[in-house]
Amino acid sequence: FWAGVPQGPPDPILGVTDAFKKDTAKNKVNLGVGAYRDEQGKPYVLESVLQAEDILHKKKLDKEYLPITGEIEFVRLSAELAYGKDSKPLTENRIAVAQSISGTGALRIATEFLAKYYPGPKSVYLPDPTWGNHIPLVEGTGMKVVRYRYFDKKTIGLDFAGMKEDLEKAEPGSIILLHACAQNPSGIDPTKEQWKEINEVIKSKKHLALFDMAYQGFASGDLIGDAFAPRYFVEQGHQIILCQSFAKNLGLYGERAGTFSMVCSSPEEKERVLSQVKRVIRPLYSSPPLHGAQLVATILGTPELFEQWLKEVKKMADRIISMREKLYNALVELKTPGEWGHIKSQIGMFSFTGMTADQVSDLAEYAHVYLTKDGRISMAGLNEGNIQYFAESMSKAVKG
Ligand code: PLP
Ligand code: TYF
Repeated sequence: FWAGVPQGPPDPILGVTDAFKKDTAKNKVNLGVGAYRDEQGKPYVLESVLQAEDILHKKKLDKEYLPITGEIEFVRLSAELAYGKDSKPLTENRIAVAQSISGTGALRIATEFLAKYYPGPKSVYLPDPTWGNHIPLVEGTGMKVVRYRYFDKKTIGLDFAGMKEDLEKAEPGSIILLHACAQNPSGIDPTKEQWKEINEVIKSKKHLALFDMAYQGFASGDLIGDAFAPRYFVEQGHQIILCQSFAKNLGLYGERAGTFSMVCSSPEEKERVLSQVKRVIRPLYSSPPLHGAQLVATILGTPELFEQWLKEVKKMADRIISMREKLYNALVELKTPGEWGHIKSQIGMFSFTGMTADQVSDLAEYAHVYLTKDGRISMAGLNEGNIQYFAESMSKAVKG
């Protein structure tokens, strides 16, 4: 049957982990996949999550199916967290929300729904660069991927003029995907003032804003600050779509907890939209997973656990920020040719170092340090134990 099936390429990010696992060197370092690691380089389960696990365990809940659109408290509290309790469309009961299989699942619902029902041009504008999975997520539904300029190689910063020009030139009513914060892979976000200008362009061209929010709280430790862009767009009257993930900010990677949501113009419209969202979900996976949603609902709905979580998300964000500082200092101290200020100014899990593909492969070959070909490093993979080694190896690779 399957003689004609060709070998597929590995995922450019998860493939890095495979190469890392095969390396037998003791001092190897994995800075590929974006998953938080503690000071010892170990996966980190949040204390708030452990406490929620205890609470759930004691309740001896059943394992019945969830409704198609998910756990009701989870969905309600997640929307409040993303949009803010006082958000107008939320208080007016006109946001359609469904639990999703984490952020990827939310994007999948979004693209399926848009491909079926969006009345405008079926072109989705993605930043260049973007998270690799965005491309098959869009193309898989038959919609067209178009890129807008985002990263400026020369300044290792935002190409704001290029971005605005591309959004201006896009056919009116196009779908524009925006990273809400901590842009992956560049680590570069627009400033608040720039977001306001982006909002103006999107509004004047009647584009649809599709926000991917995988890092709320994780970027800066501030849940409200990190949600500035989507909340501002909503205040300005945009009917945004939002894909929310709890993988990073609650460390729930494998639990697959997230939401898809869509601001509608009325409660009645919301009901119609939800009825079709259910029809998207049904043949995909019928109903979402239970446990992660119960954990999130317990944490968001229990004030002490919520407070605990805030501290922990800040701790993760701060540790990453301190690694940025240390890496920058070490590179300067090692007289590494180039300007490295971007390592400190970039935001979130990743730093786009500016290293070339050759330098990246040298790092793997000679130093057992693994990162994605585009020169992105997951800052969370660095710690007191490996940062000096990494800085020295990186410095050597850059010097050539
Ligand atoms: N979107 C972006 C920009 C990401 O970086 C990620 C990965 O963490 C996701 C979406 C989706 O991740 P998950 O499906 O694990 O929530
Ligand atoms: O960019 C990253 O590293 C994270 C994790 O197929 C990830 O977003 C990477 C690849 C993938 C799923 C998640």
